[in-house]
Formats: sequence, structure tokens, C-alpha cells
Amino acid sequence: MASPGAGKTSLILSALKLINQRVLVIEGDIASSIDTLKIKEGGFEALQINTGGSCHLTASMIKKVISEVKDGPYKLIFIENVGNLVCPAPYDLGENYKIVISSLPEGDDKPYKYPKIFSVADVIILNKIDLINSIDYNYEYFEKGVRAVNIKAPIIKTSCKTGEGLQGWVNWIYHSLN
Ligand SMILES: Nc1nc2c(ncn2[C@@H]2O[C@H](COP(=O)(O)OP(=O)(O)OP(=O)(O)O)[C@@H](O)[C@H]2O)c(=O)[nH]1
Ligand SMILES: [Mg+2]
Repeated sequence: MASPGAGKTSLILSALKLINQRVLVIEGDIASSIDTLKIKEGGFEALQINTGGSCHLTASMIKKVISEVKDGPYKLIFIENVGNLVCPAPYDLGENYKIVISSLPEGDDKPYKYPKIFSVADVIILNKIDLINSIDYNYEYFEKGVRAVNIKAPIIKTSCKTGEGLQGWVNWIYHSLN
């Protein structure tokens, strides 16, 4: 879960390239199959859900696409929710873990403005860390906002552009699988 453009698809693709497992990606968007095509162009498996206007996925949408999968099982399924920090937060999709991505260009105040989504995260990825010297961003302020609502989720800094932190992100995935 994340804002539009925070790097959800990029982080999933980065992980897929480092994970030596059979993985399915379920892409949720209001419209288009752009993200599913990106995953497939990378040589990986993906299914698209178009909500047609709804700002979040639901468990019944996931159930429906899962029931159409014929050649599983998969070791891991990623679900990319519709991009926003509000609607997806309270919904249980049947997932084992909730991953919340924040990215530097969104600003360091997001945990204060959208506390619910940060409170439900099992892990928080701070993406686009390569931009740290290009914008005003106070990491300590961001972390303080996260810790006000979530004391235990690890915060992993990543860049899909430079590769920084991606192994740490994948290590978290492996750790969570076992
Ligand atoms: N500089 C920089 N750009 C990034 C990084 N990660 C992703 N991007 C760029 O950010 C833009 C959005 O990335 P996506 O992965 O499509 O983001 P998303 O969250 O899946 O976007 P939606 O599905 O549209 O909500 C693309 O132009 C990416 O190349 C990063 O770590 N650093
Ligand atoms: Mg995407």
C-alpha cells in the first residue's frame, strides 16, 4: 500500500529479480493493465484487478482472481493495492503482512497526516532514498511520526534507482516467509 507513484510496482519488480521462488503478483488499479504489463515484461506472473472507481481492493476481489488461478501453488503472492494512503488501510485482504511504502518526494510528514495506514504496517519501506540530497526531508521527523503510531514495524530505506537497501527488503521477505 502506498501513494500513487511511491514505487509499489518498482519495489515488487526489484524483489522478483532477487527472489528465487515462484511468485504471483496481483495488481490493483482503478483502470488500465499498465502495472501487470510491467511485471510480465520482466518475465514474471501477474493478474490485474480493475476496481472501476473504487479506491481500494477488497477480499472478495482477491478471492475471485485467486479462484481463477489454475497452475499454482505459489510460494508468495504480492498484492499491489490502489494507490492512496487512505482507503486501503482498514481492509483485510487475507494477506499475511501489510507493507506500506512512503517515498521521499511525498514529504516527511505523511505518518502525521495519514496515521492509520502507518499503524497497520508490518514493515515500512522508505523509497527513493537516492533523492535525499535533492529535497528537504527530515528522516528523524518521519521516524518519530511512524513511532507515534507503530512501535515495531521495521523501516527499510530503499532506492530502486541505485539498488540501495533492496537486499534488506528482500531479506525481510525471506524472513517473513519462514
Ligand atoms: N528516483 C527514484 N525513482 C523511483 C524509485 N522507485 C520508483 N521510481 C520511479 O517512480 C515512478 C513511479 O514508480 P512506480 O513503481 O510505478 O510507482 P507505483 O507506486 O507502483 O505507482 P502507481 O501504481 O501508479 O500508484 C516511476 O517513474 C519509477 O521509475 C526510486 O527509488 N528512486
Ligand atoms: Mg504501480
